[in-house]
Amino acid sequence: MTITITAFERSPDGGKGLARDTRVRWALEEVGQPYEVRLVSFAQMKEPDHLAVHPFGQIPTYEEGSLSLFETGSIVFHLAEQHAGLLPRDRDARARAISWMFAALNTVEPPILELTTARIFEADKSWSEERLPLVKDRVRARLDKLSAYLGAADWLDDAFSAGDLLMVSVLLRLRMSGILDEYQNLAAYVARGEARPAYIRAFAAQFAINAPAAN
Ligand code: GTB
Repeated sequence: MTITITAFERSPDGGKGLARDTRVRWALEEVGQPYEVRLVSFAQMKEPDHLAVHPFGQIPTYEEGSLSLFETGSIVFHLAEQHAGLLPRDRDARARAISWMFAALNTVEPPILELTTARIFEADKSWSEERLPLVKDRVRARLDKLSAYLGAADWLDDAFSAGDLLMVSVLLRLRMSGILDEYQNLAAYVARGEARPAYIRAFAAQFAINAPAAN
């Protein structure tokens, strides 16, 4: 059955892989599923056809036959459940990997999103300079613990899993802030994720759509 995802017609990051379709593409590549992409403009995302698939009018979405999904966590989980490669078979290891998926999205991503908001959308506010260090420290509070947990390991729980895929995807967004480089093991962890052939294919596919055309 054909899998179709949605992505920005023109991503604001110009193809740096920061939009959330990249993590879905990565999961699809990890499990070896071919997919098609429907590109949508910001206006189209708010129209009834798209809202029928994504109630909040966002990307990415996932369609496969009669199934439509939104939210990257649920899409990655669906792929991991349906195909080998992203969740261990062992019951306990599988449950731990799922915990890490939730940890990435519920515990680590929120302060990182807050930092993006503070750096980009609140930069012109009179109180921005005073608030930014507080927001950065909330990110560091999470990274301190994550870094200590990961230690010298390659992945969060033995083999690479959907938990690592989401955690690396979330951490990637910190690179521009410089905070990731304060944690040598986390920077190396992210680099390990980005070096996976499946990530490289996913990044290249979204970059091909978004990169400025050469003159
Ligand atoms: N929780 C949802 C999920 O995980 O699927 C969040 C989905 C989401 O935020 N989608 C964003 C969107 O559709 C795109 S990824 N925004 C449009 C809207 O809400 O109207 C967020 C994003 C966008 C752009 C960049 N960038 O260019 O750097 C990075 C991240």
